[in-house]
Amino acid sequence: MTTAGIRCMLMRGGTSKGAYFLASELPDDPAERDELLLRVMGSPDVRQIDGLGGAHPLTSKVGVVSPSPEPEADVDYLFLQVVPDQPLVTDRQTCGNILAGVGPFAIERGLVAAHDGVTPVRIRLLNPTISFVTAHVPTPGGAVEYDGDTLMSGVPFPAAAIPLDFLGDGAPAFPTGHLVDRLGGEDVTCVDAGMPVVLIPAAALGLRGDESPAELEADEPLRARLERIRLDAGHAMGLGDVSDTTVPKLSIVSPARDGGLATTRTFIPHRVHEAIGVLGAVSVAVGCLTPGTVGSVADAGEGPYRIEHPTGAFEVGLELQGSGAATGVRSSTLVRTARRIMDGTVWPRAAHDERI
Ligand code: NQM
Repeated sequence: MTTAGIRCMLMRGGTSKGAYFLASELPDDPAERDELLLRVMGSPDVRQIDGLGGAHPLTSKVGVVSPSPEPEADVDYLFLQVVPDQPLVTDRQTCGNILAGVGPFAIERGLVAAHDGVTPVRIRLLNPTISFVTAHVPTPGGAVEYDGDTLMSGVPFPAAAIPLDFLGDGAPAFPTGHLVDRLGGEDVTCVDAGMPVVLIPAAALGLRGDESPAELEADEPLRARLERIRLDAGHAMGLGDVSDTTVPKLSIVSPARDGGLATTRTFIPHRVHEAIGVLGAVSVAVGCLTPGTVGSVADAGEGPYRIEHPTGAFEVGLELQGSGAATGVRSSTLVRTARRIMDGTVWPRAAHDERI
């Protein structure tokens, strides 16, 4: 018997691509939901040939949206990473790129009424910890406008800008309580301003810091060394055993080449990002702006700050509070674009485990 179809919108959110669902149209039970999403995306399979997934972590993502019971938010957003080649769906991280599509999706599905002009959509991020963001969605004439002239590095085509304002809680962004930790035999900085990231100086790894993602992914001894650091960092950051999850990320940092705060190459955590994640970039920026870390930048100026990456730079406005390891984020602002690619019914493969 054919498995029932599910209403789904495929969107590019920032530099990622994912399937967006209303929570009410997915199973309530998380285990049942995740098993269904594996079948929707075509996992586990390195090519995801039998589903919507694009055979890379950045194109194997899911956004689940629902009306928010919280008076300070219009909608709730749960992010799920569907691992392409493993039978694994994880809610241990959020995704600021898929977040860029949440406002448009909420309006398209009638969860938020659009104004003529720009519609603010107040979003509560559910994972890994609760936080709030307002997305300013262009809605001329009361309908979402996707087309525009904003170019984002990592996306070759322009689209309409969606400014995102994050409300920080000011909580300390250095979860080990130190600005530098010796982990996996290296001096690193563990920072979490919405995405847990370990900053590792390129020079300590014998790298320049501007190697291509393909070059870095092909370097097996480097990957083994990084995984040792990551597993140690998981414990040091209070994340426990991270061998089967997607956090923390690892950002190899070196001096900026083009006037930014730093050059980055980011393992997410096994593939190398062609750019950098949104909250990943915010975390790196906090690490660079705090004196005493392995990535500290003297005289960074007022911002917005640019985090350089393989396909350009990510610009982030940031207000910090506190000092030393107690430094936290008061607010951050950035601009993304998003685009509806397809809206319709997805048909998951049948629920049995037979694989050839
Ligand atoms: O850090 C990739 C992405 C991300 C996450 C990853 C992200 C973020 O580029 O907020 O956006 O690090 O897994 O979509």
